Amino acid sequence: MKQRLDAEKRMKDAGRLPKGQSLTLRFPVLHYGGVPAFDKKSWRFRIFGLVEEETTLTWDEFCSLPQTEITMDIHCVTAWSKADTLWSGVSLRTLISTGVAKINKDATVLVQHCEQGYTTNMPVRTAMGDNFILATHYDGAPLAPEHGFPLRGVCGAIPGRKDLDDVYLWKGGKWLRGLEFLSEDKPGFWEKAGYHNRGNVWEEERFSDM
Ligand SMILES: Nc1nc2c(c(=O)[nH]1)N[C@H]1C(S)=C(S)[C@@H](COP(=O)(O)O)O[C@H]1N2
Ligand SMILES: [Mo]
Repeated sequence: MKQRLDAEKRMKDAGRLPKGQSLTLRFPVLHYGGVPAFDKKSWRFRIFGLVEEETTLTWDEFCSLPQTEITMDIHCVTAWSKADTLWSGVSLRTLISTGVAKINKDATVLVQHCEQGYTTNMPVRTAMGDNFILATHYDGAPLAPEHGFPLRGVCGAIPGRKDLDDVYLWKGGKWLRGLEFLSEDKPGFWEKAGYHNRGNVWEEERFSDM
């Protein structure tokens, strides 16, 4: 308890704890529905929408892409935050620079498509930041099933990087199966259920006004 409070105070003093959040030393699990199974043989990752060419990757193809590692603070809209979480996987920037995703100039919106129909939207600009990753690993080990194995989006805050868009963790889709690029916005699962469309953690954009 004391350890948590001390760590929370350090985060607050460092300006790393957004308003209304408290620090957890655990790793809560939060999602709607069940934990889907992974079948390596039939698993496909689809990149579609406003792209020059639709792409479908197998699990092995996805794993052969250049890897990126990031450490960031993650913030859930239900008010827990977790500091210094380490993720590795593939960045959207890598998907684009390697030519795996050839997105059209007018693609401004990214929609993550997950198992069981979960979706979430964000600006392509936000997803191109260093604080967004398609993660296969957490803390050096493959994701746990309940945290999104084998692949999930993760969005967080990198201390000191005020140039990035920091959004709540619901905008990282667990059990990710595809990326759709659009020129018009398309609110996802929680966004349609009343969560804020943008979800900036520093502006405390938790719920929409509707
Ligand atoms: N597929 C899917 N992804 C999801 C969700 C969900 O319901 N389904 N919930 C989101 C929410 S609200 C949060 S806070 C994070 C939680 O991630 P965690 O369970 O790894 O902590 O997953 C996000 N991704
Ligand atoms: Mo959340």
